[in-house]
Amino acid sequence: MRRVVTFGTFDVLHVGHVLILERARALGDQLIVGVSSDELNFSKKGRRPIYSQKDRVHIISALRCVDEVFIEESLEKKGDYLREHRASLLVMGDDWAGRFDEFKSICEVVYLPRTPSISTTEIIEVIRQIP
Ligand code: C2G
Repeated sequence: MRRVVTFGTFDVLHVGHVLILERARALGDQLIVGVSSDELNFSKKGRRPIYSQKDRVHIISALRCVDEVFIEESLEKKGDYLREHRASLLVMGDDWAGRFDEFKSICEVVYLPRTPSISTTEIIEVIRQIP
């Protein structure tokens, strides 16, 4: 049983998020997703997500390609999360390329290309500009 783990905020869910989750799931038998907590997001990006942690977990859990969801409370706990969830493989978008290589002692680490031309930040900007 190959267990694939990935992490993300998944705020204002868009097709780039769904595509990376589907591609991650296709690399194994089960997909486990660590969704960043509201606190973690605030410390990382300096703003609270548009969708609450509860709603982001609800949305990600509802996707067909996702088997399990947990809350990522701290960036420093990645190794613990990978061990706890018995990860065979860690998948991240290539905006994180090289940043998680230290976990190669725990599981395989793969960076997948991001979907071009779409991001939560851009969606927020577009909505802001609507008169
Ligand atoms: N993503 C993608 N294509 C996009 C946008 C995002 O493939 N156009 C991927 C990112 O590379 C990431 C995942 O979707 O792997 C989730 O993206 P974010 O919600 O932006 O995640 P982030 O805030 O980078 O959180 O500890 C790591 C963090 O929790 C990752």
